[in-house]
Amino acid sequence: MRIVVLVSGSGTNLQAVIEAVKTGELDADIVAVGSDIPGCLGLERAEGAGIETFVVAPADFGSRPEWNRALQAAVASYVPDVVLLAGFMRILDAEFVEAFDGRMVNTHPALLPSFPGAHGVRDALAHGVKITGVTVHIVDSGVDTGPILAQAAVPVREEDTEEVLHERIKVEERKLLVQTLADLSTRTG
Ligand code: 3YE
Repeated sequence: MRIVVLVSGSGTNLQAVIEAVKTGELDADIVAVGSDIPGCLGLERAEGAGIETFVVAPADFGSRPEWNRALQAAVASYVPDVVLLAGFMRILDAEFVEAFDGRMVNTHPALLPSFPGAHGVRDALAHGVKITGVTVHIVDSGVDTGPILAQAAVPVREEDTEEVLHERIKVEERKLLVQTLADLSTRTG
């Protein structure tokens, strides 16, 4: 299973996947790591692991559709079986989603369909839920609306701040992501 990973930030999910491939827990090849953010820590982690990287930055394009097409072409050039959004923070247009239909995976730090969008942890905390968690799902043309592959629950504690809660969610997120990819690789071959 060939995986292209897209990151915008620190790449902790990416790191978990890199390690799972290394230990053999996940039978897959990370063929490239791409980003919209030049120099982000996720790219550095990839380089540190000897993985090819690419950057397609919106600032270098005249319009959003042009950027989307360029990113799509860059990803497609690696002929991935799976495209993993690992802390990638951009919405991809319908054309992009169609090109990798049903093969693009995202993780979201809440129990979807509750609290979609950029601030899932903050929104869940503000709502006062007692249990939140993490969702691994297929990307469709909506935001965080695609078919759910797996979920794990994380109890909210009285004293939780967004940061502290997010850290506990991330621990579950890394495990669930690796498990889900391993399941996919068994099915994809
Ligand atoms: N794209 C589609 N479907 C999905 N991208 C992600 C999930 C997902 C997806 O399920 N089609 C934050 C988006 C939420 C946001 O508003 N981003 C802005 C840019 C922010 C900036 O300027 O840095 C935007 O316009 O994309 C990944 C997670 C998306 C998170």
